[in-house]
Amino acid sequence: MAEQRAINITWHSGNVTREDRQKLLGQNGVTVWMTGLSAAGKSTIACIVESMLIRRGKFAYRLDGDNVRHGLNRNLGFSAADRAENIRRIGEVAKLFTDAGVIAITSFISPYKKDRDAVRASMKPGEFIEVYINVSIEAAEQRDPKGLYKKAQAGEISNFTGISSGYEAPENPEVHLHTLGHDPEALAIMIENYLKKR
Ligand code: ADX
Repeated sequence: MAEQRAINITWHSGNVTREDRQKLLGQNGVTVWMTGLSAAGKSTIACIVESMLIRRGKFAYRLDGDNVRHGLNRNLGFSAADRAENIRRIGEVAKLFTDAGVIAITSFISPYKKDRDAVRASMKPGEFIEVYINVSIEAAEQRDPKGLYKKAQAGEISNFTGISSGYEAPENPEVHLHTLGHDPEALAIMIENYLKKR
């Protein structure tokens, strides 16, 4: 976790409150945090949830692992420390979106419980919705849409989640989805139903 480097800094509150923004948008900001192995379908499900919400007139915005690593987090790799920093930054970005009144949907492997829990702890109760996309390692290896599991097995990629790096499944996620026997559309509907209920 990066330490606070700057001293003599003071938080400056504005004149517009979060409630003002939420009233303007007609919705409450929230973070839908997906976690699961590579090839679980997180990005695909996130895209579907995002478009479902937009169709219903809800302002949603997707933050995707591979995409964010092209820009904001391009200087990070896949060591435990880099993944922690990846998740910390995304957590901060998701928190800003949530504060803006947006439904932020994140799709990162986020393999370590303590990194996910730190993001949860940084938000208000109920704002962080953890969605576990549960796929077996065998099914993920079988799907392998980017050929990465094959490369990891051949030793061409190091620290690969599920092969040479660990994944800590959430113990108490708000939503636990089993991918076996469900297509991404069905899983996206389950997430949307959870959001409708709350
Ligand atoms: S996280 O662990 O830090 O949360 P993140 O979700 O940002 O990972 O990025 C994961 C994506 O990067 C995977 O879907 C895959 O496409 C790619 N990737 C490349 N190298 C690795 C690796 N060593 N482990 C896991 N994913 C990798």
